[in-house]
Amino acid sequence: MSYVDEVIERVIKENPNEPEFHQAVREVLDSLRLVVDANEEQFRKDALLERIVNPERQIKFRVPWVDDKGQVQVNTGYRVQFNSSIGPYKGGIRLHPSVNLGIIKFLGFEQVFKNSLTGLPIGGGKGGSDFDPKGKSDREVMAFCQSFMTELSKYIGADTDVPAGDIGTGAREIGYMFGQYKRLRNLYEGVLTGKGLSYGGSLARTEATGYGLLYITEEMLKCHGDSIEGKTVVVSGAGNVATYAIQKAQQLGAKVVTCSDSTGWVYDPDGIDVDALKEIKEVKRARLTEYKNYRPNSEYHEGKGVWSVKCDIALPCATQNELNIDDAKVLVANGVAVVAEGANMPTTADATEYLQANGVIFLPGKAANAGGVATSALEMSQNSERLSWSFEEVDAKLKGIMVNLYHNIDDAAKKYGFEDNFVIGANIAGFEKVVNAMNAQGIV
Ligand code: NDP
Ligand code: 2IT
Repeated sequence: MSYVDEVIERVIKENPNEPEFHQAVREVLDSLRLVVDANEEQFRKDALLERIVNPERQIKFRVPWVDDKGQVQVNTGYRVQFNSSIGPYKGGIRLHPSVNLGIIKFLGFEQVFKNSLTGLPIGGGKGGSDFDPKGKSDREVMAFCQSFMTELSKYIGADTDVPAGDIGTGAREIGYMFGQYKRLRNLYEGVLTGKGLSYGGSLARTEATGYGLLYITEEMLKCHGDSIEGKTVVVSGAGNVATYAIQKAQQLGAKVVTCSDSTGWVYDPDGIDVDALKEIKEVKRARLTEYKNYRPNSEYHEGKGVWSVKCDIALPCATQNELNIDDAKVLVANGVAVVAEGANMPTTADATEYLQANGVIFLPGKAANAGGVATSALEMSQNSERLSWSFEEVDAKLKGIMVNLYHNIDDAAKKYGFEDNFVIGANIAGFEKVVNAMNAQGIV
């Protein structure tokens, strides 16, 4: 059995009931076959792949907090510090009832290669809790965040591990967590990114993931003699990534006709109204059912459905495995040309294969959504030098990072004879830098 297959088998056996983690590991290791085969003896001797797939450290903790009725609630908190070979652990915190160790491990594993691709000195990690911020009062969210940080603060720091936002963790939650960290550690340091502008946050971090997604898509299209202008775009999600992906796509001249949340989706033939979306989701924290009040010409549908809308470009920006093989078949039948992942692993493995086999250009999340964490690293730089850069400066750096990232994954794909296969290109390019750094640092 090949070394790659042996390690995949071990991961499945040693990490039962973690299907998302298995999926992420399988995708990366499958892409690395050529690289691993060429170095099989040495890699095997060094147990290199076993070290890549095992987190350096994983922390699981109790998070007790008191709700508005005086009832004590108990959630579970996680932080998986996956790989620190190229910098301090870096990655978001997800607050969603579906969170478990396997989800955090898949996200942390992806983060290692994503962070490597940014070209910036950040290792990979991820954290979260099964706490659901939906329907909670601000005080309840604060109580949870303070309790969560009381434990997490023992393991993080500006030069150790720097968490940030993800699903369910936005500016409000980061603010409460930062306040508690400062109070406990008596340190005013850049221990979290995605902070508010008045206390160390970076301009353009809020927009960065969505904007970066469009910058890399635009560069890829440019290199294929095309552009975003005039394209019809379908987006899923209505959160941080989706909102700013829609905004940038519109600025680049596309028409974005959908968005969605966990209960339904909107079709707006005139193009999504980003101001309305922000008011519904960021200010009122309400459902997309409200969108019709702003745009009477739009349609609201319960359940899942954005992938049934005819488009040139599809941007999944909500959650993992939200675009499956049936969705991929409908997209292809409707003539989609590009699928670029704003979310982490939103496309199932068989759907990805089907899209690629049918000539659709596919940009995987670890490349396409790397603009968020890249700009987090820029926030860390600003915090270290105690300065803040202008929006234009950060945005220009973000664009440069995404353009470089595209060429890096394109070169890696071509070097190994897989032109336009950006899954393989991203996995190989991300892996090579991590392996170099790991080898240089000995067996640790
Ligand atoms: P938000 O919480 O801001 O938004 C998430 C959106 O997805 C919401 O509209 C939410 O619906 C919807 N959603 C969440 N879970 C589900 C589900 N199980 N089924 C259907 N819809 C769901 O998160 P972000 O925009 O920050 O994150 C979106 C994705 O992008 C995630 O995969 C995240 O890991 C990834 N990502 C985020 C980055 C960032 O900087 N924030 C960076 C890189 C990747 P509802 O409104 O009903 O809650
Ligand atoms: O998945 C991701 O890259 C993020 N949620 C952002 C992480 C970060 O540290 O900014």
